[in-house]
This record gives sequence, structure tokens and C-alpha cells, in this order.
Amino acid sequence: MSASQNDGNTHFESLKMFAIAPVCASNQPLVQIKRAQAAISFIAFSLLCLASHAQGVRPEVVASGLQHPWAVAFLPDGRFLVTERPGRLRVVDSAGRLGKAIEGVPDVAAGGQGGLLDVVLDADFASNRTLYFCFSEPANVGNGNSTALARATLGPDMSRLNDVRIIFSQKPKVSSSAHFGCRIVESRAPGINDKGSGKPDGKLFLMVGERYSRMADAQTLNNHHGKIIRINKDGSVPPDNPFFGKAAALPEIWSYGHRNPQGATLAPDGTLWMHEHGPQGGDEINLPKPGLNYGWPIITYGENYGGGKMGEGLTEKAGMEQPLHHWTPSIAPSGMAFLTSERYGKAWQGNLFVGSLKFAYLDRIELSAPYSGKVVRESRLLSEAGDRIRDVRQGPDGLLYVLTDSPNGKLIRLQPTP
Ligand SMILES: [Ca+2]
Repeated sequence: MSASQNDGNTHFESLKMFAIAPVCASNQPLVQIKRAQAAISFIAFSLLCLASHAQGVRPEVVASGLQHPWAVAFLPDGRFLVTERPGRLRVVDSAGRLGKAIEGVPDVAAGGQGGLLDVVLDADFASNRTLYFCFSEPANVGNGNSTALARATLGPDMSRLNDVRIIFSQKPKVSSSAHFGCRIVESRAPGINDKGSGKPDGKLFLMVGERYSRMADAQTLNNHHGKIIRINKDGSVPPDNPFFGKAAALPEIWSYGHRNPQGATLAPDGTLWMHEHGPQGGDEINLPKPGLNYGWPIITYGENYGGGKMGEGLTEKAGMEQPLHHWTPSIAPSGMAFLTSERYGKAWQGNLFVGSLKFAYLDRIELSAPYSGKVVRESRLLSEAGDRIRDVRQGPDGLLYVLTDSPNGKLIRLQPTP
């Protein structure tokens, strides 16, 4: 069966308006209480409700007509920068108008899961115009490819990329159209502020997949398959990386034993959170620590496509890390963001949001503490529309934005409703 069954091109076109039913509707405690006391109690109860339950959300389409959009970044002037998987980078304005394809994007190996994938702006973009993007990089010779990370500056009129430089290229290149991974996270020092994190520390994390056909490589350190990469913003390798200077290990590796990560974000305490596709079942959330082994393909809560155990059918093994959370059946996760704003009420602040491609919803994940701890509850948002969710981000306005995966993909803003 295909490696890309959960990540293919199935799409749904309808978008129905939808809101979460309010939870606080009962005034049962008021029975048999004097009228004056009842009024006070009711007000107190209502305030409690407002404090503890978010209002609903209403999806507002900002833009449509995007061809398999993969990632969105927020420009300082209120416009959006969106990647489209076939290889385009576009500016989208607040009225939903799509700009021309920005010039200077390198050739991408478009096809299957490959193409132009993630984009993030440097924390100092407003002054340095620098951005980072990752994509499926074709080999110079032959039909191989691999995931590459580039930096560039965006020209003043936003019509072209300048100073494009590849700062990481996954080794080796193989002939595959699957499991590129490809999410970029700008690392930051711990600290909570209105942006939800501390100062950038000059490092980038890149999630890279094991290319499906090379899954065993995820367990060896002489290649970049199924790894999390950590590099400096100029492409050099930080000397405090776990395998720096070690023989038979590539120094860019931060952690290993990963499968196909398509979502990653930083918690305000500086911790990297990511998720990865399992095979059939066993999608995982992990908090990768330096030098540790996350188990693929030796341990997994999933099974082979079509059934049957993976390898020896193990779910745990000494020396291999357990996921924070796993999904069976697979939801085919893509995109990951913490909500740091209070725009949806206190109950949502500190929640984690993950898109599901396979079941077409946005997963709201409540944790045992804001930005940390275990998963205690999940709820499905936007499921009425049937759109595969490719990316989720918090905008500078504190609202959540998602991209839907289809030939007519949309950028959607989630408006809180009373
Ligand atoms: Ca694992």
C-alpha cells in the first residue's frame, strides 16, 4: 500500500459554518434559593462560565484558490506569505488577493508529498527581511531528491527572493516522493512574553522524514533520514549538538528514530514539540531531547499498512523514548501551534492545536498544564467542513489560522463567537 495514503490529494470542497455549542446553559443550582440570592448566584455562575469556557469559533475564509498550500507566515504589514506545494511562494493580502509567484524560489522536486513545503520568517524579519523555507530538493544528476532548508531575503517589493542560500541538504538523496517531513522551528531561549517565548538563540530546528523506503536508516547516525536537525542560521553546526565531533555520526543530528514529521512548534519554555506520522496507527507527539532515540521503526504503536506487525511488533524498548501521546487510528497530523493569546477565552490559552489530514479537522488538545504535561482532552474543530487541515498557526492578532489541503486550498481565520 502507498506510503502516502493519509497524505495524498483527497480533498473536500464544502465549507459550512459551524460553532461549538455553549456548555454553560443550566441554572439548576438556582432552584429554591431566594430571588435576590438567585440573581447574585446566577451572575456569579455566568461569570464562571465565561471564564472557564471559550466561546465558539466561526471559520472565516481569508483566501481561496491556493494550490495545495503547505505553510503560512505573517508579514509585518498584515499580509500573508503562503507556500504552494507545486513550488510557488505568494503574498496574500488581507482581502484574499493572491500575488504573483515570487521569483527566485529554487527548483523543487514536486510530486507525491514533495514540493515547496514550510516557510518561517526570521524573528527580526522586519529589519533583516530574512526568511527560511524547506522543500524537496532534486539531485543534480539522476532522479533522487531530499529535503533541503534555504535562507533568503525578501526583496522590498516582495516580488523576488534575494541571496538564496541552501543551509542544509539532507543526505543521502534517494528516489522517493514520500516522507520529506519538512517543518522549520526557530529556536528560542525560555521565557514567556506576549509572543509566547523568549529571545531567539540563533538556531533552527528542521524535521526530516525517513523517505519511507529507507526507514531502517532512522536508527543509524551516518545519514539524515528520520532525524531532527539543529543548525545555526548560517548553516554551520552548533558545537553543543549531541553528536558534534563524534565519529560515524552526522553532526547536525539533534534526535533520531523519527518517521515523517509534518508539525513542530516551540513551547514558551523553549521546549521543542513535534508530531510524526506513524504507519497504520501510531502517530505520535514527541518532545525531542538531544541525542535521544524515538524508536522508529523498532518500536511503534502502529502496524504495517494493510495490517501485520512492524518488525517484532514492539511498543517499547530500553534506550528508546516513549511518545508523549499517540493516535490510533492515525489522524495524519500536519501543522502544530500553541495558542498563547486570550482571544478564545482562558480555557484555550496554552492549548495545542494540530491539523488532521485524514479525518479533516483541527484538533484542540488540552494539556494537564498550559504548554506542558500530558494530553487530557481532545476536541474536534472545523470537522463539519470536511477540509484536510495542512497547517495551523497563531497570527499576530492572536487568532488561529489554518490552511486546507486541496487544489483549491483556503486560508481560514477562526473568529471567536459569543
Ligand atoms: Ca516513536
